[in-house]
Amino acid sequence: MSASEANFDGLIGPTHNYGGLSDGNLASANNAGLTARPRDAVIQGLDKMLDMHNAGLWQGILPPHQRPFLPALRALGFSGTDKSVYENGWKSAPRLMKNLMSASSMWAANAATVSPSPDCADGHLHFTPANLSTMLHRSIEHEQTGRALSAAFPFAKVHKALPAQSVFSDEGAANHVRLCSERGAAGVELFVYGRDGYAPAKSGFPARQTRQACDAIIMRHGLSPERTVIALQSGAAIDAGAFHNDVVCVGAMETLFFHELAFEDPSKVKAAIFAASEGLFEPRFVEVPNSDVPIADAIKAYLFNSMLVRFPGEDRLTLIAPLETQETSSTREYCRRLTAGNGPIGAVKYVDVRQSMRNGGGPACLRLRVTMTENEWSQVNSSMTMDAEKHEQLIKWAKLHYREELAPDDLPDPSLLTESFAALDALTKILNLGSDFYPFQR
Ligand code: SUG
Repeated sequence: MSASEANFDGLIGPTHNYGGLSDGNLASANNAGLTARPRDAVIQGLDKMLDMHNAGLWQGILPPHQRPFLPALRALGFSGTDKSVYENGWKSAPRLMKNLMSASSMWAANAATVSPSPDCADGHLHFTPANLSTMLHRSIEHEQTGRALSAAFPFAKVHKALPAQSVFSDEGAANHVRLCSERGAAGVELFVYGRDGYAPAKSGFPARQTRQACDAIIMRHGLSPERTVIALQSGAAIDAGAFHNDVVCVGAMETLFFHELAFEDPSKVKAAIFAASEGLFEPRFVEVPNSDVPIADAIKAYLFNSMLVRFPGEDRLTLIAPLETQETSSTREYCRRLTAGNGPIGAVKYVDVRQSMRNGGGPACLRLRVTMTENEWSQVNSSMTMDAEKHEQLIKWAKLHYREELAPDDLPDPSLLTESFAALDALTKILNLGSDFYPFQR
């Protein structure tokens, strides 16, 4: 059956700021306290979505989450009006408040793990929203994510997140790659984990995905074990700042593009992919040596956190990379050679997502890939898809509601709460999400 891949991007929310919240994410740590530009950020994201739509790809939009997330404060004992809960939160628990302000749902690659219908035993499209339990500010996302996915994909099976417990730490599609020859046919799903959930914690940066989370998702999505590969991320990559595997690896169609140090045992991973794809397709590996692109450069420039897409009518793939990849000499030179050859990746296009990049989110972090048949795509909530008209409408909405600048000292201002909720309320109308989509509306 004819099928394509849609990109659903996380719309960047009005409280976008640099909170320094993610241990192990070097950009988040190094840019903590900078003044953010929420309006520029959301426009950068919207422009990327429109570019992909204009290039002929299916493009959707996932709404930002409610921030500040007052339900968490109320659950912890704060009470009173929204304004007093907010003000008291900042007075007595400023660190917690920073976590409840983050616009981190923009990084939709972490929203869920997605298995398209040809891979699943019951023939349905499956989503498992990620519990994101390693980071406090992200652990509050999964419920609203499930609601957004159910609104966008009413025909799909949207599971609950895995138990929010260290053994089942799950970061969604950031640690998952699907390879295939044709999108509508069965593919091979690669799951990458950083630690055994039962093993004692190691020193160094946290490994955010466990083996147990991968096993559970494979089982609940009804994936065939013969067509599934589970690989261990390398500790060296995590400690160099690859907090998610998609910082050092991306794949599309038959091609896996990855850094030499991405996996603990790359030969084993390649052999397992060969075995799993037998009879379906011949995998193609583009492995980037550390001598060409040192791991530190790969992480700084986010070469692998690019979208690897096949534009309609083209045989070869295009890498949609951040401007930072062009500005770093080793990655720029690597891309030049890559596209001059006759391998599977034929072009590189650079996009400006700098506001997100400063928090460690490149072009690939901002999107969730959902492979669908034409029939499934026709059932997607059309208010949540992108076209020129929707882009214009959302740019106007952003210009009306978003601040140009947001510094750390601006966060406790209660008018930010009012502005943010007004923006989200207006958005529910544009995306046709109903008047009870956000907790503050209920
Ligand atoms: O989870 N940054 C995100 C970046 C997520 C990138 N996603 C993928 N690689 N798929 C994270 O670390 C920083 C927020 C702050 O510090 O304000 C943050 O959450």
